[in-house]
Amino acid sequence: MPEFILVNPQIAPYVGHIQLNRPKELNALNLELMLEIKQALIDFDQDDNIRAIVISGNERAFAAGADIKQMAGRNAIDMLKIDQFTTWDSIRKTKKPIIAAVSGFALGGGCELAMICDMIIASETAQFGQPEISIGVMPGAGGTQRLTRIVGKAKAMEMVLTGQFISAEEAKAYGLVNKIVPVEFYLSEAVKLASTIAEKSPIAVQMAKESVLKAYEMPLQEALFFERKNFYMLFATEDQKEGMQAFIEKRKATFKGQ
Ligand code: DAK
Repeated sequence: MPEFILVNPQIAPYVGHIQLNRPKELNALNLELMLEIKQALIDFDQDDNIRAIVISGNERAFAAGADIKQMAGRNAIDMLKIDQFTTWDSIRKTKKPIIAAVSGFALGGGCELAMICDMIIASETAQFGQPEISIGVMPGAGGTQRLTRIVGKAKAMEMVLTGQFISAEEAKAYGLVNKIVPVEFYLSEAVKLASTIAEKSPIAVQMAKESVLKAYEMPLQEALFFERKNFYMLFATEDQKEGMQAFIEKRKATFKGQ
């Protein structure tokens, strides 16, 4: 049983939910919690009854960053040996789409975790930031890279070099957040979005997620080639036959993930 997260494999049909659960520490991401997220996502990826995933914290905090108290005494060799990147890389490689439901603080590693997710639903109270500079370090899990690709150099520099937080509204204006909702709806709205995705062909969804992510990782020509291969591959699925036949017969498609 995980200690620092709550796992619900069926918060809605075909939607799994992971809730960060260290409320007193504002969901600070200790190593154990990250390992639990990693394992839950591996389990969700292998579960045919899950087609989309929601990760949330609570109203006050999505996550206020890596656990500073756990990190404070470490030296460079400790950090190297602990090799948190294996855990973070595994989370990043989750095949199914992940929606971050963010309320309150999403700071440092918390902001980075939200950015690893595929979309972000934010409550009006959400605040995003990379405040590592204020504790003598810098972002270490993609904060200088993913944030810059999303919000652009000027805003990323401002956030990373000043450590100042931005509001949900500003995050939305910069394309970091998909939608802002009143605080009482941030989780339900994320589940709704996940449910909409969960109605589609899960294989097509996974191929599409993988292809969109390549836009960040590959030159355009190679990424277009990658997209094409995935596109062709979907014509090998029963879901493609079902989806197109359902359109022709003017009925709703039922996708089996085959
Ligand atoms: N770590 C540990 N404890 C934390 C914490 C954190 N990041 N954030 C908050 N807490 C704890 C506080 O210590 C306090 O505990 P007690 O004193 O009650 O025992 C409790 O949560 C409530 O916090 P506050 O009393 O401070 O609450 P306030 O409302 O006054 O302030 C705040 C909220 C979020 C503005 C403030 O707590 C704050 O500034 N927190 C730190 C934010 C921060 O600097 N975050 C970045 C951490 S560095 C990597 C992967 C990831 C990372 C690095 C490497 N690799 C893969 C290698 C990530 C690094 C980071 O995130």
